[in-house]
Amino acid sequence: MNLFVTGGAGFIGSNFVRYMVKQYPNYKIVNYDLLTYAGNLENLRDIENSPNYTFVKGNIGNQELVDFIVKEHKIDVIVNFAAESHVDRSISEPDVFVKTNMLGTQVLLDVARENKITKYVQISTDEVYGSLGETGYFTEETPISPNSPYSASKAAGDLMVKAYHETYGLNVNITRCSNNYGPYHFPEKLIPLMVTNAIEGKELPIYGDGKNIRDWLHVEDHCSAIDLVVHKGEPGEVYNIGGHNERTNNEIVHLIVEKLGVSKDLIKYVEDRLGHDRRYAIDPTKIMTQLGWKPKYTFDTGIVETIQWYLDNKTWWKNIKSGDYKHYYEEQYGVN
Ligand code: NAD
Ligand code: TDX
Repeated sequence: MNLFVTGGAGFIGSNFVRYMVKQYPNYKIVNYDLLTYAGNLENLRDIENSPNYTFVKGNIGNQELVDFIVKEHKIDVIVNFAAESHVDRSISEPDVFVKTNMLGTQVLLDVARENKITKYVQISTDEVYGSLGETGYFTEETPISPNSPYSASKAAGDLMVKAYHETYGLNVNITRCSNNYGPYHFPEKLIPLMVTNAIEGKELPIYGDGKNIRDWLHVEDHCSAIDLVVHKGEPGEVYNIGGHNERTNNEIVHLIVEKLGVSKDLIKYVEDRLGHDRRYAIDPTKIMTQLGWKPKYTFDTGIVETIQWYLDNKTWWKNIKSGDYKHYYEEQYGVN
């Protein structure tokens, strides 16, 4: 199989590229990524010389280049991770989210259609379903009801994927996963931000009352689920992915404080995120029963390993925090 992975230099994409390069030595894996602030080839240093791996720098919105690469490498399957992924950035700068997450998806779909790609997999998110009350779960039948510019742009991409299936008969799947955590997670997101700030003795900013709930899944379990969808997903189907690990943000931050043995006084309650979704929780019954997926990690083991990874890989995140990201961080929270 010749696989075109877009956004493979980001957090989940790089974990997926590594997983596939190791799992399928006979496949050809082409990683196509624009290397925005979130894309980092350091994430793939250990596998960059593998014979079954190639990197190409490019924008998913560049139809000519995408088409050229897809033809050159005789691509069979496209897996699209490329996206603007941070909700806070989508609130201050929505336009690039529409360009990449919606229009970029449409460009990939067009190239897939014109080149008679055998399968197109869209990596989406549980956030397209909106926010839950205190009970209940998102199933694949839950209506799409996004609340942030980020989730609206992801939902728009998903609807375009569905349209290309219905209209042109393109073989597609959409996966909707809950919040991921694990190695190479960019330190603007809750868990890596709190872990790295705690290690550095910096403030730990919790939005609002900290009682918002997210459903956490280790990134490797997300990768194994996508592997199953690539190989066994039924045409046109949506698969929700999650491991029933609901935690409030307060619980997450207190756990990190406790595991790292730092002072609780670092915790600071700050202004809430605009339109902050209260609760996400995934019902993963479909992928578990129909494709036989099972997560390997419990949250308790996964989070301890992940904290250790950040302790062992300080150079990786310190390089990021000292660059462009630092300016964004200073604008968000003031200098500290
Ligand atoms: P990320 O921000 O870490 O990585 C995104 C990658 O896409 C980066 O390497 C970036 O350079 C690349 N990219 C951005 N714009 C591009 C463009 N125009 N052309 C080519 N490449 C471009 O994001 P992530 O957390 O790894 O998320 C990957 C995907 O998974 C996204 O589609 C996101 O919506 C989805 N998702 C993320 C989570 C999560 O918890 N992080 C959960 C569910 C779904
Ligand atoms: O400093 C912070 N303080 C805080 O309280 C940050 C960065 C976040 N939070 C809260 C907001 C959320 O309730 O923590 C929760 C998690 O926030 P993020 O890490 O920004 O993730 P979230 O908004 O839930 O979105 C993530 O999961 C779904 C990814 O970024 C998306 O790409 C994915 O689709």
